Amino acid sequence: MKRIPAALAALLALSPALLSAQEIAVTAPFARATLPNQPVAGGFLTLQNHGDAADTLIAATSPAAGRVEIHEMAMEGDVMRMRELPDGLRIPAGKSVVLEPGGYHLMFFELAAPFVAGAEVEVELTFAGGDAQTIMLPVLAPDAVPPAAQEGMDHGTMDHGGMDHGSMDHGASAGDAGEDAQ
Ligand SMILES: [Cu+2]
Repeated sequence: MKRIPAALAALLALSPALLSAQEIAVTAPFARATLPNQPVAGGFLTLQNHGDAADTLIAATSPAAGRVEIHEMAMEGDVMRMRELPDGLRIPAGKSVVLEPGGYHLMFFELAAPFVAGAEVEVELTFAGGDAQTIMLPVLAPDAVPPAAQEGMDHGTMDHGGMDHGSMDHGASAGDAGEDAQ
């Protein structure tokens, strides 16, 4: 058989080495397409730690953005805000950590170009344990949710609709949110 495309053949050849070297598995990666004039974008994925020790996602970089930060959503008073995790995102041994809309996420700043549905965004993840992985995030719709969420996994009373990056002003914030501009 000579029909295996070169790229696939290369991937197959690499896979055993990658699997043995990396204890953090990345699944379900995606990014959300940006809306017009949206200066930032969100990236999401699941990190599974198959190792015997905790590891920490400490950095992310991408050729598609000048800067990538690791963020979480958190309540400040009664306002949902996002903030950078200064020490990275810890993944306990044997556990999974989900980055998803309304929770942990990768935040892309200084976009080289808008994120367009159907495209892919390359991201390199660096872990405290020394792992580095380059992954591709397929760009989905601006309101895309992870596959698990589509299947009805509910986060109880959390209102995902209100926490979109699209509707959330990253820089300016709660201060003027209380005043009705109309
Ligand atoms: Cu963010």
